Amino acid sequence: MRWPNAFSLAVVFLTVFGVAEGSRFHHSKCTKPLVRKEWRTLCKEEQLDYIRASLCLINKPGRSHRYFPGVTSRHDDFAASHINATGPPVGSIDIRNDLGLGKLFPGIHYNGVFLPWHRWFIWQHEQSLRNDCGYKGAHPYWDYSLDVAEAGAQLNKSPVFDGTYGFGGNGEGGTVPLPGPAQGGGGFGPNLGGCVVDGPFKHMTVHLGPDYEFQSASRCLHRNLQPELADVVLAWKGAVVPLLNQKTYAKFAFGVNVAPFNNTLPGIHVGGHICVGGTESNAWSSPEDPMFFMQHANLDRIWNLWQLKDNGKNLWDIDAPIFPNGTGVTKLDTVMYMGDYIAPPVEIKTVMDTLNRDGDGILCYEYENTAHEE
Ligand SMILES: *[C@@H]1O[C@H](CO)[C@@H](O)[C@H](O)[C@H]1NC(C)=O
Ligand SMILES: *[C@@H]1O[C@H](CO)[C@@H](O)[C@H](O)[C@H]1NC(C)=O
Ligand SMILES: *[C@@H]1O[C@H](CO)[C@@H](O)[C@H](O)[C@H]1NC(C)=O
Ligand SMILES: [Cu+2]
Repeated sequence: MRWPNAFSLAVVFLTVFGVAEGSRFHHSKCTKPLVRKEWRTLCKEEQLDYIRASLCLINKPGRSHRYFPGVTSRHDDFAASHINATGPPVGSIDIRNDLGLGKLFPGIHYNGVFLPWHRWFIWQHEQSLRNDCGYKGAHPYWDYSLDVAEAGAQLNKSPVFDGTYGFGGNGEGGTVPLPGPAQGGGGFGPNLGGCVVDGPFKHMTVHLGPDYEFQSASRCLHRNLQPELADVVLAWKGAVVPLLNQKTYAKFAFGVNVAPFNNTLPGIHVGGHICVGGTESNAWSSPEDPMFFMQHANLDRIWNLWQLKDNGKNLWDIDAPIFPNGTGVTKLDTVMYMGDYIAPPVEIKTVMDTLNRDGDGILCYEYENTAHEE
């Protein structure tokens, strides 16, 4: 397993952005936040415990079979919830033409609800790992910008793809070239690539999807790593910093899907899906790859970094379209749904502050951030 040098991974806490002020809100019910860390800063025992708990969710019976016939496991419950909340497709998706806010599909993507819904989703996954499978830690995240050329690294050599202390590697046959740099296809990208043949998930059966599909279509876990695209769309200075510089939530939420520096390229969210590829490249059923939760935790961290900028001035900013066609307004009291087999509905305002400093929220975690030069 490869370790980054101390320089690239000197760890800084969110306190530099003013999070420690939480103590002045006496309503706070979040006294011991879970501290989410980058995968390679976990010790081996912690990595193995996360993998054990992920496999436990894959082997544990699901609770939503009565709604979705293809569901067999607790892991599938999450994929089913994501597929259902994404909703049926409306027209075709090609981010080069639609710029992420066109005639895509309703629900939880390409709109203002996207970031809070996925934050809540990762939180519920963290709760499930802990409560259903005895996981002791906080949800880890994958800072993919540590694994690109700008950081002197290469995507396929990332420790997250390690066969023992990671999620296994590329699909069999290696990287299959994409038709274009930002090709949409049916979802985040074409479902190319082969079966994952090493690591803890090599024997995993994917049941749900592809697309808006709830019957069981048993198949292997696919990946199709795209290191060259990752060098451009997942780099810190190249891609994340321009995103963090967006002035409004609407621009930030748009920029996670369409690169703020080049509107023919995917932003870090779509880019993260395409660069792992295979199962991950399907906009509906991507949570079937356990890597989904690692990269969405990182996206959540980057949203949180943006929220906490300049003494937290963006913390409550949610003003963005509610429909993917650019109409409607996402509000703090917009209600989000996940399905009763995961969690009861909540208003967006309950997930805006990961530290629940006004006492009306449901979350209690923070990120230990990887350090990058700006
Ligand atoms: C944007 O990205 C495309 C695809 O990689 C590239 O051909 C084009 O030159 C880029 N445009 C700019 C302005 O960098
Ligand atoms: C946008 O989408 C919403 C929800 O599907 C729909 O009600 C509305 O009519 C659409 N507006 C336009 C201008 O397409
Ligand atoms: C699936 O999504 C629809 C539309 O949001 C919702 O009405 C329905 O309750 C969801 N089904 C389940 C089982 O969660
Ligand atoms: Cu999603």
